[in-house]
Amino acid sequence: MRVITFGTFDVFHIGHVNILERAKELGSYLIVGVSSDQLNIKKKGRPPIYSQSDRLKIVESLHCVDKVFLEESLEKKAEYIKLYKADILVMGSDWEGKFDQFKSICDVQYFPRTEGISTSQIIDIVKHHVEV
Ligand code: C2G
Repeated sequence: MRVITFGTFDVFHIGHVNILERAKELGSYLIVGVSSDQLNIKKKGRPPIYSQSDRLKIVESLHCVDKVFLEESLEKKAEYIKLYKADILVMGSDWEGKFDQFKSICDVQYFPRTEGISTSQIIDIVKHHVEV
């Protein structure tokens, strides 16, 4: 089974590792779409802290990940699922229900998020707690 998932994976943390490891357990080949810097600027109004080339390299270095590619547009999910011949789409529960339209081309599963950690929380802590 081929599994696909998507994310920014900025300021890489344990929540990211957990979802990627769980996704891999569903199959034998894990494909990860890493959102581009441009897509993030569009989505969140700011560029990620880590560049897309660094984020691609970090995600690719994980032993549970078999293939990475750049996710250029949120509207291209069906295209990516077909291109990479994915059988299962995995996303975290913050996306619950948002990708149900792809159930006609693959299985769609949502996993609970790892509690107590997020990229924005880390950025916030660093911003407010670093003394210079
Ligand atoms: N995640 C998680 N637990 C956390 C934080 C994140 O399980 N504590 C999961 C998210 O639910 C997501 C994945 O890790 O499935 C990547 O999270 P983000 O980098 O925040 O990705 P996001 O910006 O939501 O981009 O096309 C979809 C987007 O590219 C997803």
